[in-house]
This record gives sequence, structure tokens and C-alpha cells, in this order.
Amino acid sequence: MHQHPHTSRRKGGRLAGLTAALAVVVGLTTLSGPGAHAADNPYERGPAPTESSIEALRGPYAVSDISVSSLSVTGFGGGTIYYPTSTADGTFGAIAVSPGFTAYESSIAWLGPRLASQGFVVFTIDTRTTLDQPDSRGEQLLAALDYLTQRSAVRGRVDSSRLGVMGHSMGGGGTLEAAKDRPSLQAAIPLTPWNLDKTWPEVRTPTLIFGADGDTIAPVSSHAEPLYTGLPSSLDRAYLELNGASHFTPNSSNTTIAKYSISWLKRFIDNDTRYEQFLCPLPRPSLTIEESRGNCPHTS
Ligand code: 9J3
Ligand code: ZN
Repeated sequence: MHQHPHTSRRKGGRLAGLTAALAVVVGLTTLSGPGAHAADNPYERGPAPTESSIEALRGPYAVSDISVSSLSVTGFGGGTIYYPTSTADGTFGAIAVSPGFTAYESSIAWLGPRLASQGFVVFTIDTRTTLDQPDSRGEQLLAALDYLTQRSAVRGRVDSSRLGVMGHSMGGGGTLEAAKDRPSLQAAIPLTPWNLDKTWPEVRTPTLIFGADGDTIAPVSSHAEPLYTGLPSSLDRAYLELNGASHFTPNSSNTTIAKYSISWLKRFIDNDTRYEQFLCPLPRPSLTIEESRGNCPHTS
């Protein structure tokens, strides 16, 4: 329980009251700006969000990047680490992102700076071969997270207890595999996922699945929707079906994917309930959302 100075004050005189009030003002001033931390949530990063701040092309943090050669790692194909440049806010939660079948890191690269600028370390990866299947992509996402937290140049900036996974198509199928294999993951976001396995009762990681109404490669009726239904009904889970979208919509900058992904990652990796307003109640069908499902309020 967090106690504010004024709640613990007893009978102090007028001067004591003023001193306490001044201390509060000085404290607030010191903590203002993008580095503001709420005393009640040590994982909160950045200013209070608005609809426009989660839709913006860039968030409040300037971003740097490091290229990781496939020759310097094992278990995945290398990639690019995007991270907030400043060290003033301490560590950040982190995610790894996998591309789909036959595709390269470049196909999901837009998520790197878009998510990192909101206060995450984001590792967009290549797989060992572009033909790797979902179970392999899941293992590679976990190998990338292990590299990020244990060996990368930015390991000191990452909170290794607050990690998540994302991926497109077979990389989205791999996202579920990674969550199944490592229940300590705090968030999972499959994008127009493809996986032949529709049963996921083992998953304990809050999962947001994006489908695309016009997907003919991984139709929602045989992939995204049964994958969502295959998650435990007791899990914090959501399904958002993009309107007027295709299998490849997640391969370019997309504000609907970005705003709900940022909200999900903030809510579950940072425990940041300031973002709950964008997730619950569920977004209603609109020009951008064909259908939405999920539990509200969240339970974790
Ligand atoms: O990663 C994907 O785009 C999966 C869709 C696919 O090509 O499946 C065919 C086997
Ligand atoms: Zn549907």
C-alpha cells in the first residue's frame, strides 16, 4: 500500500503542512516529463495516454537501433533491436517479433520504431530460414528474447521479467507456440496468424489476436477465430478483426494494429491500467474493425 505524505500527517502546525505541501510540489516537478513514474506502479513508463497518442506514428521516446548479424547469434536469424535512446527512465519491457512464411524482418520492421517510441525494447527478427514452421518460429522468438536479455548490447536496459511476443502469419502461429512454451511471458499478439493446431489450453499469457476480414491465405474462419476460441476462456484474451484488410495488412504501417497493440503491451507488460480505457469496453465494429471479441474487465 502506498501512503501519501499528507495522509500520514497528524496534528502538525500550519508550517508543517506547508512544508509537506511544498515537498509534494517539488516531488511532482522532479518527476515531470516523459520520465514520469507513478509511485503505485514501478513499471509505468511515459505520460498518460490519449487516443491521439496511441494512434501517432511516434510516441514520446526517441528511438535508437542496433543491427544484430545472424552470424553473431544462435537459435534465430538475427534482426534489429529498437530501443528508447534515453536511460533516464530505467529499464523497459521488451518484445520479439517474427515475420511470416517466406518473409523477412523487413516485412514487420515498421513495428520496431512504432512500439519502441512508446517505451519498449523491440527486437524484429529474421528466422533461420524463411520456410520455418510455426513451432520453430516460437522457439526462435524465445531464443531472440534470451539473446536480448542475456547477451545483447542493450541487455542492461531490458527488464527480463517483462517480456512479450508478436508475429505475422506463421510468426503469429509461432507467437502462440512461444506463449505455450514460456508461460512467464506477459503478452502475446498474433497478427493474421496461421497455425494448424487450434487447441491452446496451456496458454497463460494475455493474448490479443488480429484477424483480417479479407484474408484468403489464413482465412479467419480457419485460423484467427478458432485460434482465439482455442485459448482458455478464463484467460485475458481478445480478438480484433480488421475491416477491409488482407493477410498482408500487418506488413505495413497500420494505425489500428498499432493502437491496440500498444494498449495491450502497456496493459499487460507494464501493468499500466491507464491503457485499459482503449481495450474495455471492446472497440465496436467500425470502418476499421469488422468484429471484436474478448473478456472485459480484464482479470490479471
Ligand atoms: O506465414 C504465412 O504467411 C502463412 C501462410 C501460408 O503461406 O501458409 C501456407 C502453408
Ligand atoms: Zn469473424
